[in-house]
Amino acid sequence: MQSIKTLGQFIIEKQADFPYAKGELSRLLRDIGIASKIVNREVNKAGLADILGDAGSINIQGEGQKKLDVYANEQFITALKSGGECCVVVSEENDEYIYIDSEISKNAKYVVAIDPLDGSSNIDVNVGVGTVFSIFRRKSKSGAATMEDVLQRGVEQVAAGYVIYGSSTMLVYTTGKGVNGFTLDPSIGEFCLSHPDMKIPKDGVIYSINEGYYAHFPDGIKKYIKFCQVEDEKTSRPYTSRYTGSMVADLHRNMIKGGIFLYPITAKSPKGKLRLIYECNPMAFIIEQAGGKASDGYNRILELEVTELHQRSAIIIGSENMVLKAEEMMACFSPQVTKKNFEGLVSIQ
Ligand code: AHM
Ligand code: MG
Repeated sequence: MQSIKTLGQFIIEKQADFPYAKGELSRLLRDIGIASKIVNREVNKAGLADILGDAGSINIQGEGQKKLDVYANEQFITALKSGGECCVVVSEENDEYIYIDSEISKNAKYVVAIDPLDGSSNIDVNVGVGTVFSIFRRKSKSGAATMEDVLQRGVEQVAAGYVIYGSSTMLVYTTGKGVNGFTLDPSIGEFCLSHPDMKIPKDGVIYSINEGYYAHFPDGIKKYIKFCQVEDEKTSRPYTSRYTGSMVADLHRNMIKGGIFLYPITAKSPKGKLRLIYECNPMAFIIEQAGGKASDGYNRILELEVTELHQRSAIIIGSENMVLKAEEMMACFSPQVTKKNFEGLVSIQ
């Protein structure tokens, strides 16, 4: 009989990598795993129950919330509150951070940032969606958590992961010692280790970007797209274009097959669309741990200063050599763009 290793077993085994740890991080990861199984159950039967469609509310970013966005948010926050290992949650769906003021949590060590259901506009049409999470140690020692606990740079993450609710459901995470992927076996209700020590190929042939915004991209991005499309046998170009509109699905595919995902600044989103704390940073941590690279076009994502809860960033992420090439194009054709004058560069041609 083939032996299986569940997420729970794996987390306990890996605790030995952190000799001074008392098991809080392991319990936190386990809680996130349990909440994601509950969300998976609802996502799977979304067409049957009355949970498709809009919730009728709008989040801080002016985006309409889906019923499942709201449901997933509640599930993760409830799990984190009752687990007692996390004192603050930052969520895409909540304007302010949520300080967990209970006896068991108020002095807890960890901060969690989460996008409970990323790509949720895809739910109604049965395309894969995801959850993205990031874990930090709090800076303050005890009592009510502060903004300083929440606004930490990506390099300070102690763990990050994503769950992809796709043709099968997978949880992929890192604690800074490589990346491991677990597939949910619905017959036993457990995530089982299926992709140990995941590595992203250094080169790839897939590029993922919303080309509908082409006219609104910086010149460096336009040149990179053209580079991807030009015939060149030696480098297997033209590359293949794949973009689902769910970052988790697009990045997961590119991590396994090799590829690049780009969401640059555009005229509509002059600072980029994706959020730094709970989308870009966790994905950057995972991809770097798998041997890839993540940049805003000029700077390493993980080193960007974080000044706002729902701060946005441009992102170019994936196979190392592909990201290096895109950065080269940005340096060459959009050199004038710095973080300060991002908004000045968008030229429509
Ligand atoms: P969301 O958090 O509101 O779901 O938005 C994030 C999603 C990403 O998953 C995806 O890559 C991107 O938005 C798609 O945006 P666009 O439709 O502009 O290409
Ligand atoms: Mg999102």
